[in-house]
Amino acid sequence: MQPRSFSSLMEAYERLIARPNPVNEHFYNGLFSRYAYPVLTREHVPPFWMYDANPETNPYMMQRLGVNATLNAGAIKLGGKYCMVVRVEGMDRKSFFAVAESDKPTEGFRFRDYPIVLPDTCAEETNVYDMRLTQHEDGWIYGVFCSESKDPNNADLSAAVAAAGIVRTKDLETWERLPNLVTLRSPQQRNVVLHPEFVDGQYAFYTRPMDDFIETGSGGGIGFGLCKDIMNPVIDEEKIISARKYHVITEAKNGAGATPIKCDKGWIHIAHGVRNTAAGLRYVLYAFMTDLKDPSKVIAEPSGMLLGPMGKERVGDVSNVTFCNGAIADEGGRIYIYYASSDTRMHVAETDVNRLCDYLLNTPKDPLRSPDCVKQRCELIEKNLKFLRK
Ligand code: M1P
Repeated sequence: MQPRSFSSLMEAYERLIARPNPVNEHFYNGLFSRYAYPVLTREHVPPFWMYDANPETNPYMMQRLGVNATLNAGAIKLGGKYCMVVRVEGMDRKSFFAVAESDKPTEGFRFRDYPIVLPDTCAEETNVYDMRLTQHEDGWIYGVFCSESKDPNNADLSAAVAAAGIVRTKDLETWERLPNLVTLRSPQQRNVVLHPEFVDGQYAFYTRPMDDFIETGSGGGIGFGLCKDIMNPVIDEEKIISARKYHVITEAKNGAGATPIKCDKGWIHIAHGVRNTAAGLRYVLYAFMTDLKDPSKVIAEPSGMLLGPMGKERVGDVSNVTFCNGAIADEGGRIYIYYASSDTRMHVAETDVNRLCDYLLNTPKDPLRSPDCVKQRCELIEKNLKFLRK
């Protein structure tokens, strides 16, 4: 194998970033558009993050610090740019965060020169991932992420503890670390999201109570809790607002995803639901709406999934997974849902607030049993046939 020059690697990287990303015309559901290519893959990582560029010290021009995946990104529009705080996973399995930004919402994402260097305040923390970004009405941009440590009370080498880490920034460049969230009634937390507004004068969090690192156990679904002081973040009571149920897409577990989007009809939530199959866990996105004044009160809960892995999205490091922890509500009501497929790369789906509200408010609820599902479908068919034969 002929060693490539570093400049040829840079040229290939620049070509990839400049590649246009057209809408995938083969896909249609009336609700959102998919795009032809992922918006971020490990090939979008700058070569100078991975190679030693000096041929004298790297005669084979090989990667010294490779990157395995770019996934589960929080998203925000800041200073006119579409920004993702991406989970970048090295070949060593450790994840870290990095900002990738573009002038356009669906293509052209480029990583800043350096990844985010978070204050290292938590000695036992081994891994960090899946940051949700919240532009809070208190003036800060908060990042809430999973802070993972080895379980000190369990000899099993894979036993871990998940907690919600909190950082804040004004520019995605300089970050202040706050204490981890404490939930008095739940031993572990993942998929925690900060609500953008105060509720009853307090910070409001969507939580995901868990008994264990993988299994949620008695954790009944997506929770909601209030905390008085963000500098000493403690939640006493968590109320379950989106419950797991038998034989629905959230049967095994679920979790809050993108920071809720406010519209005149309510708060739009994009979350993930997990069920078990013979091929392992299957993760899909779903949506629900909560009350504008009381964001813990669900007012619309359409049946089934919003978006699931399709085509090449179905295969990756952890196959059969779609996962969203960031969406951007843009001018003109446009909404960009950034989602990862199979824990490997990032995609975008585009919709708008009117379509999403129509979906949320006019899609029937899950009737929970096949006979009722077929009844629901027959009603639609009957209505259509009458309409079409008129
Ligand atoms: O591998 C799929 C996802 O698994 C976890 O999500 P959850 O806590 O809901 O099971 C997370 O580790 C997430 O990063 C990952 O994408």
